[in-house]
Amino acid sequence: MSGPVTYELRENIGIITVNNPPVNALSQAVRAGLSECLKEALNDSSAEAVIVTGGGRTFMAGADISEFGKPTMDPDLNSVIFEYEDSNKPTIAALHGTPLGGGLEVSMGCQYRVANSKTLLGLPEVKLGLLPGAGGTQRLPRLVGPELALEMITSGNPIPAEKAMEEGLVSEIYNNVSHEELIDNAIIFAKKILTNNTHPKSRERTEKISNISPDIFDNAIKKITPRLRGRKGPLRCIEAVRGAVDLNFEEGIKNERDLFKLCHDSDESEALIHSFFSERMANKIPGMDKDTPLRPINKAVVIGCGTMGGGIAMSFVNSGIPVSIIETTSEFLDKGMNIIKNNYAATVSKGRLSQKNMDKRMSLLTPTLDWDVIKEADIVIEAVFEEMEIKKEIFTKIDNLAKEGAILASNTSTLDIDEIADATNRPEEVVGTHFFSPANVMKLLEIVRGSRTKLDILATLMSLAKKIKKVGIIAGNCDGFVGNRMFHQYVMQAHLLVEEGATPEQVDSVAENWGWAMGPFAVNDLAGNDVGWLIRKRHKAENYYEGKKYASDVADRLCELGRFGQKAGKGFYKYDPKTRKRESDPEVHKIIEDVRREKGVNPREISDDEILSRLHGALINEGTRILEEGHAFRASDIDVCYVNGYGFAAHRGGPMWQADKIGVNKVAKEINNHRNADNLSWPESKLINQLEESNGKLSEFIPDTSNPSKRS
Ligand code: 3H9
Repeated sequence: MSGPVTYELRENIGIITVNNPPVNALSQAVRAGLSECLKEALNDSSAEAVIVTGGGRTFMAGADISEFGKPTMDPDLNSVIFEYEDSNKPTIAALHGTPLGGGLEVSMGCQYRVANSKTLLGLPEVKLGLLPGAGGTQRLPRLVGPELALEMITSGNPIPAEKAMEEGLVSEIYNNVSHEELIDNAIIFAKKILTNNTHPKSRERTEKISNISPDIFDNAIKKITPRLRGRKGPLRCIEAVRGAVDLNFEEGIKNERDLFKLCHDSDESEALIHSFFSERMANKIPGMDKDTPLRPINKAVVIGCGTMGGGIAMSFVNSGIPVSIIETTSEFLDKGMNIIKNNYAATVSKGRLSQKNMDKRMSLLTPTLDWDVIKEADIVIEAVFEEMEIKKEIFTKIDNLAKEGAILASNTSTLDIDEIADATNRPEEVVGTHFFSPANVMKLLEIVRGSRTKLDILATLMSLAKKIKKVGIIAGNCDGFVGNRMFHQYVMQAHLLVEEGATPEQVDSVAENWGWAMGPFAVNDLAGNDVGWLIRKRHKAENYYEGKKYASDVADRLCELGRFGQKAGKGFYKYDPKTRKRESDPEVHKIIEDVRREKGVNPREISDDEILSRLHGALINEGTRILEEGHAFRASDIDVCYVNGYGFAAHRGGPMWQADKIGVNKVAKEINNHRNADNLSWPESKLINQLEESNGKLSEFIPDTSNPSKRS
């Protein structure tokens, strides 16, 4: 038959293959094809057993996420799975790649599972604000026991094939075989099990769900609660798995269905699905042909072995890319390499990395004083002080050494990429790679596009970001790029709110209760208040604040007292030296009162709603200015930036998503009201006013990025 699922007979075994690239998602056509092909196999008198497999890179990686939120189309996945489970010829799932979500659920409906040893098996629905809705919460506990099922379903993280075999989820694994060999082995397996008297249906298994202590569910809730930040999905996952133990299968499935519907209809799931597609959309570079070849990145050079350089180098070697690190003196090199070594050793001692892997990673790092290593590099990343003159000097030197086609990148967090590029004879090969500290941990990578940077470099770096386990976005070459430019406005509002009458505690708890990982003052204390202080002192000397709002008097006072934040044990809060827990500090409140008095501010009570409106309004206002200037390709890239780099709750989608959700009209009105009250701290966004008039959405706005303006 034609369509995405095909049937063939091999050695008296029916083989059903799904071909729905790229990941064999279970679209309506696939579900229908699975059902049709099973009928064909059952009607084929020569077929003694049925193998179901995925063509291409993976077994089915789940339901087709793009169908969520649309009217459901028959057949539904549950009924297809029952057909496989109730088949009177044995059904065997031959797994490779990533059998995830609905894909793993199909395989658990089969009576047996065999797998390539490299397979990763999981139920990641929780990451989309969902729970496994095609029997996964009922069959997985029956196959592996409720404890592991809870762990897999609430974390969404997959397990490797070897573990799956130990736990009874798969019967056989084949060492790193080709797909052809996987099917050959599955056929041998099928012939073997044909002699069995009965074939186990997952739903009839009870041995692993009997005599289960209810404590495991209470413990799972306890473990997950501190990480929820207002999410409901993970708790519903636990409730569904509890049903596998407390209810019979039919009731458990009904319970799962009801809970799935609650999840499916939630804002949480809508926002997380937005985040999933936004991260993938961020890879698409407007104006670039998708077949344009990417540049190979097999060797990297990092210049500078300080905190940033070391962290960047670690990110590369963690993904198997060898790195040479250049420093000016052997003392600096030794110091930097020791920090890296200690960092890895700490991970080994916590059991999160094997000594063998640590040794492998260290062996990929080459510390050197010799700049000639640049000649071999596919990418050179400069990570030295934020000093334009030093950077320019370094880029001229790199330009003289680097081979043709090498990418010349700067890790600047503030400086003008175009000016740095001017120091070379190949400005079109120069780009910013703004890693966040600590670079080996933080997920976000802002790829900063200079006015001449070639598009294939941007695409290569987006692909590299994925390889080194970062989430990349392309940002324009404006002051603060995307993330910090918006954050500056957000923090300014936080500080103004405190001057006007709020406390840091109130602002932080409002933000955190809403879902931020940390409130703005807690973030300031974590990052170090001295960082901003130094910049402000420089700005003051340059008369930067003339005609602008100055919101940092309290922060300045704190810094004058050495209250640099967590590292000093005190900042906007004081910190318990052992637990590092923050506590209110009357000294800070006194400083706030002094500043208010000196500035003639009569403090007023500030509502939580006003706090949220101003914090988020500041982000949205600046985000729309970035879009209208063409410094981001699309609103969703800004969301990706905020969710992955700034602790914006993923289940809230991102600031631009929130603006569309609340309604741009409403947000624009609030912003205009704030501007009327204080026009100095609310720069004008033409775009938001246009969208207010046209009743438009930020997600539908296509910025003009064809000709990126020079720095603005
Ligand atoms: C579920 O199963 C619910 C059931 O329990 C119950 C139902 C009743 N659907 O990530 P990549 C696209 S919920 C549609 O770059 P990789 C993706 O958008 C589902 N599209 O590849 C991208 O498109 P484009 C549970 C999907 O190799 C392209 O495929 N399953 C889906 O780095 C390549 O994606 C999951 O949550 C999908 N399910 O990683 C698994 N998956 O090229 C979600 C991918 O246009 N998927 N696409 O940008 C993943 O985790 C990764 O995609 C995977 C491959 C690991 C599979």
